[in-house]
Amino acid sequence: MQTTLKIAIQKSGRLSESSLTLLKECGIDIDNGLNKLKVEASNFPLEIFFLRDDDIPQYVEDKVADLGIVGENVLLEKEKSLDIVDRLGFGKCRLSLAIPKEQAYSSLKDLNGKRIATSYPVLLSQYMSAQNVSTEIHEISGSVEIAPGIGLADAVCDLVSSGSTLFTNGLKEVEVVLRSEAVLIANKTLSSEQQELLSKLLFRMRSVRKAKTNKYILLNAPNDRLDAICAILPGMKSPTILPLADENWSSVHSVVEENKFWEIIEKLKAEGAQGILVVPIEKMIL
Ligand code: PRT
Ligand code: ZN
Repeated sequence: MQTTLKIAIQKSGRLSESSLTLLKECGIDIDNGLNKLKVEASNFPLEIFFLRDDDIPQYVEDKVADLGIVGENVLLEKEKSLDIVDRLGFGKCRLSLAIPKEQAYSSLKDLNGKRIATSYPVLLSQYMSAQNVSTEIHEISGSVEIAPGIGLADAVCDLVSSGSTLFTNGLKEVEVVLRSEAVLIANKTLSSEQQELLSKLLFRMRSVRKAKTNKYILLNAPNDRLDAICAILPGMKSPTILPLADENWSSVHSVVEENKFWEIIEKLKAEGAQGILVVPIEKMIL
């Protein structure tokens, strides 16, 4: 029988689209008809299960699925013994403590004896005990941000990304309990054939991600500035240099990381580079 991997991803929510896009960008052909519980990829031995995010760690622990994509916040809250095989760079958020904005705050000790509403009782109580602060934790499953307004709690511990939900509910963020992003998790007992498939999948995922954080850059350089310009450009090995019709000039091609991008462009211009073109990379094979 052919070895397959089963991966659980969120059916509908903040991680669904990015999870599915990631698999598709890895060249995995998925026909995700609406309301399907599971689909098989046609060109890779992978079955995809669409589930609620909270259920994914349990399903992966029980080996109903071999792999899963969930927020690290969910994984840690569920306290399952699973491997994080990769951090995926999307679904970024923080689990934070927030209090009514008119209240003064100097340190976590201010929350001693207070009632805190959260959907993350495990993470919150671990954080509070590590800091030696004792609070009354009220577990609620949704709309945590309204708890102080209706008198249910003095503070909340909830996920934040832009901060606008806290702001519109008259709350201010005072401590970050956890920084989270989507992670690829795996059952600890994959067979060696499954491990091999996982390595192939991981290789593709990393190539896709690397491509997103890098740009291909082409520019024209006066030959007498080539050394200085090449020193600015790291490239995957070293820059490619091609002669131009004008014998005093060359064309230089390289790859630069997005987060260093503007800084590098400024230096290149200062060294006399011209006609700078920047092109997105579809896949980057390392
Ligand atoms: O139905 P299912 O159970 O599968 O989904 P869900 O409703 O439990 O989860 P969902 O889709 O809301 O979130 C899935 C995962 O996305 C979370 O576990 C996090 O890992 C990640 N994520 C990233 C977020 C946010 N950002 C986020 N901002 N999850 C929730 N929020 C909520 C937050 O709870 C609050 O209500 O968005 C609001 C705050 O957003 P800002 O932008 O106003 O700060
Ligand atoms: Zn959920």
